[in-house]
Amino acid sequence: MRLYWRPQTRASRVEWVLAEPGEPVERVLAPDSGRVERFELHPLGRVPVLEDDAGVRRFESVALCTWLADRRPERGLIPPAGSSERATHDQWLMLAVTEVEPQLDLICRNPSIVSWATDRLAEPLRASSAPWRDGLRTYRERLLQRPTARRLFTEAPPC
Ligand SMILES: N[C@@H](CCC(=O)N[C@@H](CS)C(=O)NCC(=O)O)C(=O)O
Repeated sequence: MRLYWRPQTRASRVEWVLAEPGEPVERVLAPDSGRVERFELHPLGRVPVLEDDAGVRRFESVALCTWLADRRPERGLIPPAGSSERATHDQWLMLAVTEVEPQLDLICRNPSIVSWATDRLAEPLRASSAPWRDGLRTYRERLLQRPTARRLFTEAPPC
C-alpha cells in the first residue's frame, strides 16, 4: 500500500485509518501543488491518493477510509455494509462531506467571511441543536475509545 500525501491535508484521514489496523504503508510525499506530476496521480491534482498492493490508485479520502475500514471488519472501525447502523453512519458521513465541509473550506479560504458564515450556519444549528449535540457526543466517545485516535487527536503536537 502506498499513500501519496502532503502535510496538513485530507491525507491525514487516510493515515489514521491505516494506522488503526496497523496496515503497512509506504508514505510518498506528493509533488508540489499544481505540478504536472500531481495530475498524473489525480485528475484534479489533489491528495490523498492511495495505491493498493495490486498497484491500483484511487482517490477521495472518505471513499478510501471506508474501503480500508471495510476490509478489516474484525477491527470494528465501521458498521457492516447493509446494516441499519451503517446507513446512519453513511448519512452523517455524507452530511459532513457534502454540507459541512464545503462551508468550512469556504471559511478557511476567506477568513473575512467568518461572521457572515457563522450567522448563516448558526440558525440551522440552533433549530436542530439536539441531533448535532448527540451526534458529536457519540462521535467523540467512539473516537476516544480507539487508542490511535486518542493519541492522534489528544496527544499530537499542533502542526
Ligand atoms: N474530496 C477530496 C478533496 C481532496 C483535496 O481537496 N485535497 C486538497 C488537500 S486537503 C488538495 O490536494 N488540494 C490541491 C493542492 O493542494 O494542490 C478528498 O476528500 O480527498
